[in-house]
Amino acid sequence: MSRLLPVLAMTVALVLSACAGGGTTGTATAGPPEPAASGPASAPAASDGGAGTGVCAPSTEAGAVEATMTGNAFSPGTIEAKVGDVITWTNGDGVPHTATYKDDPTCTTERLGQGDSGGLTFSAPGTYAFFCQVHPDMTGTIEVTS
Ligand SMILES: [Cu+2]
Repeated sequence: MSRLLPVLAMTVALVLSACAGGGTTGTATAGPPEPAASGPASAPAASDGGAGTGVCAPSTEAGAVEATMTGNAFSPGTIEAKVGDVITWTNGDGVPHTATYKDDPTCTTERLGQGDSGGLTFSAPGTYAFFCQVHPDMTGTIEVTS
């Protein structure tokens, strides 16, 4: 019987060391790196108080207000929004459309194909007429309040 004792002792020692070793391999995991916060796009300076230019900016951000272009018409034809809201139109037609600010046609969505979306945002309260550059009699109004 005495011949078994050294074997038993060795076995116990091996098991103990294996356990101890296993306990030290874990590493603390840090949280995922936070993406750098990107500031909002710089808003155009609200300008000279009335000319109608400078208050409108195109935007591709997800819209706070959603509208459509369907059957060669804007829907709704009169849109209510708040200052700074992005109004996003989605074209449901097979022909291209734009939403373009009447008093400053440089402020416009892209020419939107079917299923595409584009938006405008206004930095001052007011009533703004808009139209489609492809179909100039396709018109609508945006009522922006503060
Ligand atoms: Cu159109």
